[in-house]
Amino acid sequence: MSVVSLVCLSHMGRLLRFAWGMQIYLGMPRSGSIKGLTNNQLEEIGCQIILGNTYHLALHPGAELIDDIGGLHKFMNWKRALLTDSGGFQMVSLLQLADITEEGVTFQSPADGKPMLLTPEESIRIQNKIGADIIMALDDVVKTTITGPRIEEAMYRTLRWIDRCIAAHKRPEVQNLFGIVQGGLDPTLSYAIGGLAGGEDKDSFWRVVAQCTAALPEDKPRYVMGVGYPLDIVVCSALGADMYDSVYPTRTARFGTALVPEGVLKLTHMAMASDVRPIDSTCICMVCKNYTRAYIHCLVTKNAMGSQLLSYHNLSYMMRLSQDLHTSIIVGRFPEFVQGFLRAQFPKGD
Ligand code: PRF
Ligand code: ZN
Repeated sequence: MSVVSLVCLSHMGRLLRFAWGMQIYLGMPRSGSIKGLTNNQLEEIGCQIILGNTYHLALHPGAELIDDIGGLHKFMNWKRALLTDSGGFQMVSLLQLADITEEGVTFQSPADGKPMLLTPEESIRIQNKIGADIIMALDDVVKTTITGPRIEEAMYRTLRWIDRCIAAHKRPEVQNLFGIVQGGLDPTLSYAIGGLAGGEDKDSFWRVVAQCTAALPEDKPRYVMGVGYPLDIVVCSALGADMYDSVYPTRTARFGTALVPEGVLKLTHMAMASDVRPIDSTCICMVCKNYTRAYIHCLVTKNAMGSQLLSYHNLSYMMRLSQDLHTSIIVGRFPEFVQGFLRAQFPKGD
């Protein structure tokens, strides 16, 4: 099982409600590192918060060890904010063998195949030991594309589990616990900000985000989990969401794709072999300042440095997108920002 490198960004959505600024955060699920970037590089591109997974960190290096060393910030020497996801989603999405009951999520240990149970209480106990600034409630995750009573069950169970998480939380003064909304795409059931981005069509996805943001409190951050295409982030922000996470920028970098204002640039194409321009002439990142498309084409998919350079650029792109989005809200020019973004991505208006 490979490390899931999550790239996440968060910014303030429609209102200037929080003291936190625009942020990007990335995952270091297994061992405490982001694929391809050092902590210094993350700081350099303006990253303010990174995301880790309870499930991966509990398996390796283990919550007890992290706790003994003084918590994840100290362990990985990351001075800015951290968020941990609760673990259920990773088990359901990565392991076919996860089985969900009222007690919790049962899964086979990848180490020895023995059955293990992650309850809401255990997820919070582990997250309290890891010590991230934001921790997530354990949710009952179902695929958005399924229909029927299982979705209703997941929605009610997630609500019952949130109560168990709140009761188990030992460090509420230093760790913020986020509840997760499940409920699939059924508008009569709930608001599925947690359960989206699982292969549903864009119309359904955006409709449910709009429905959730209309119902969720104005003065709390609204986090659309697992969402990270630039277009989705801009649209969801217009619909009132504030935070996102996604593997997309680093995963797509490993396949040789760069994020640019016009959409994507495939560095693997033969046309790049002799192109001496930077990836994006409007980008001020270290990679665009120092390297040509031709050089990255030569490295990409063959050499780790190619993926690292592309990951650096893609994360810088996401940071700049969120910063520009954030600034446009502050100065009251968000509609112009959205228009400019869409015009660059869809020049023919289609
Ligand atoms: N629940 C949790 N983490 C998640 C998701 C979820 O539904 C998703 C789905 N969009 C991504 N990450 N706990
Ligand atoms: Zn760049």
